[in-house]
Amino acid sequence: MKLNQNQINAFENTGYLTGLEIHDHAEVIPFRAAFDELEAREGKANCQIGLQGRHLDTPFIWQLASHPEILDCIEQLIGPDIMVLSTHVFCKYPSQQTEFVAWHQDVTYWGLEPPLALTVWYAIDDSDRANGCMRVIPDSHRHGLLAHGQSDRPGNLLSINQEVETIIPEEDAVDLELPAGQISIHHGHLIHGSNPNGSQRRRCGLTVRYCPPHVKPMEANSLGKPWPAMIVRGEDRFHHFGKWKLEFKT
Ligand SMILES: O=C(O)CCC(=O)C(=O)O
Repeated sequence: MKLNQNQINAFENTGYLTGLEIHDHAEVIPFRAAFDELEAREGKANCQIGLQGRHLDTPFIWQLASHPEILDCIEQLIGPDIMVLSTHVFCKYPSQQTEFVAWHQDVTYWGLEPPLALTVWYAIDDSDRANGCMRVIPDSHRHGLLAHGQSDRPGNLLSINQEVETIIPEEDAVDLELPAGQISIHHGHLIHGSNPNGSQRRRCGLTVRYCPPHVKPMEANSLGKPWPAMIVRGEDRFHHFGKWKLEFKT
């Protein structure tokens, strides 16, 4: 899938793109079934935010992280050499009244130099306002890295309870409603979050973080481990992630 110039301009101007179809209603079914199987094995508690870096051992996550049509879009935004930095499932279950994702920027705590990365959010389930779809603040990527503190609202799913300190006018937020099989892409500086799932439906999304290989990891990831980074297109001439190079194991 190629982005057109209007889409590339929109990404640069607003910090996100949404509604890009990777799989249609029928094509997404095996991916959802694969997640259902993983969920049955891992348990729902772990699937909420516990599945990180599983492109290394889970075929359907690897297939999505290295999907040629997704990489075509990423190539147009960051260039021909592309690393998958990590993958992370965000799953909110029905009737969870408190679990939400506080407003934050992705790269603030990632210890990358330069702090440059993009996130693809792939909808495994239909994701809409009722089940707590992702929400973004358009243009907020233009302000660089912002100060984050701790959220004082219980239920923040983020690993260290972070929340941007800037006051966010809710009326500025845009809901990224996506049918299953579609993606949104957001800039690593874009402020985003999501509300609780007030519906009777699961809301599962797979995030895939991408960066160009000149980006250097200065710290371990949020689990205190090396980034499970892999080159997925083009060439890694820098080998900044080299000592941690890992291969997908079938
Ligand atoms: O899935 C969500 O609700 C939030 C995802 C998110 O915060 C992220 O991609 O960093």
